[in-house]
Amino acid sequence: MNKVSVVGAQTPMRPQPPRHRRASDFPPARPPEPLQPPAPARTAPSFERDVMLGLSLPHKAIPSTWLYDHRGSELFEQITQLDEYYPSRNETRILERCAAQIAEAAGPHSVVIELGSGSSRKTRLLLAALDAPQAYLPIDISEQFLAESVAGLPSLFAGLRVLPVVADFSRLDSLPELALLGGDHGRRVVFFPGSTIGNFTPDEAVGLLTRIGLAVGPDALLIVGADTTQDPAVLIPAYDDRDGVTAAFNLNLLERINRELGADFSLTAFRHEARFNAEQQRVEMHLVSNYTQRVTVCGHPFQFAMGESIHTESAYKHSLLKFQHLAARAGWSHRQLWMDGQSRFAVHVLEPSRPAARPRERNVIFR
Ligand code: AVJ
Repeated sequence: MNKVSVVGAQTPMRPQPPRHRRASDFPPARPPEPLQPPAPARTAPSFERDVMLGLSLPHKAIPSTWLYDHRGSELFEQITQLDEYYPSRNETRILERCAAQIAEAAGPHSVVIELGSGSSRKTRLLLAALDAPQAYLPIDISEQFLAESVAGLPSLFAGLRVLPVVADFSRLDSLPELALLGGDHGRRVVFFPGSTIGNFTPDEAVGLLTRIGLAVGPDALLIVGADTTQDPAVLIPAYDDRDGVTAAFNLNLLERINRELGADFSLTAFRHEARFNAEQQRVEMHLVSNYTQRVTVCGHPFQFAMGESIHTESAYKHSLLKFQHLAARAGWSHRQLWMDGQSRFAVHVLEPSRPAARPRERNVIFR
């Protein structure tokens, strides 16, 4: 019996302003701590290996993490501002309205760990609502973007320890940085917004959420923002906008391969395409070859037929029930569930599942 609250247009919403605190509530500001070097437990991701392997597949595909170099992260930021790209807007609306209740579930002195932190904009909503958060550990693959994004936080949240971690969180097995915090803190709150979970296949997502649970321990809270939309008329424009920002974001991958791996992709020889795969319930981004051609990467030739594509990203759209099932397989169950008024986006607030013999109290609210 979960607390299911739907934030609807019909629901009279009291806006939840961020809790403003006086400077005297906090110890003096401190600058973000230096970026943490990769820990030995992490396997080094290799762009070259992923590209060479991916272009050798019968259905060419490159893991979507490689879209997010500095330029890619900037372009994705622009995507989040587009009219057509509803997920960011709808999720922000949910967080604005529900942050206070989420903060209540988190309790005081929490440690916030964010996976794929990007610009950290939504995190500010959460941090502002939390009761004296102790530390913020943003994890992102783009070192420069991460450094830029956290630079302003200490002046906004005095007393908050900011520990940026440069890593591909999808390959992160443990969080040695947590040991740096010492023992005196509240709940660990893993913040995983932006529907990034949708980039993983359902099985991968179960693996990831399971590993998160092992890394953060039994008393954690996990906040996942996930797009639930199934309507292609809404989805396709969101991934193929009229200004061509998403196209530039996708094609930037070829530019990156040219620059970093010495390849000769022609950026006009490929076009961006967004497809809805209804059977898999996912949006796919492809780079489609405009004609038959040969491209050289790291000295190796790769042949493209006309219309053949490189699959560059999948965005799974989990219905509420599917997500609940997936989370359960990974050992998490709902504490709260929030949706926007258009029923397009969900914010799942999860806790580690415990044996049925020790049920916890939950509010059951259907609105
Ligand atoms: C950041 C991965 C969640 O899948 O919606 C947006 C990426 N790609 N437009 C998404 C993206 C094209 C985005 N995620």
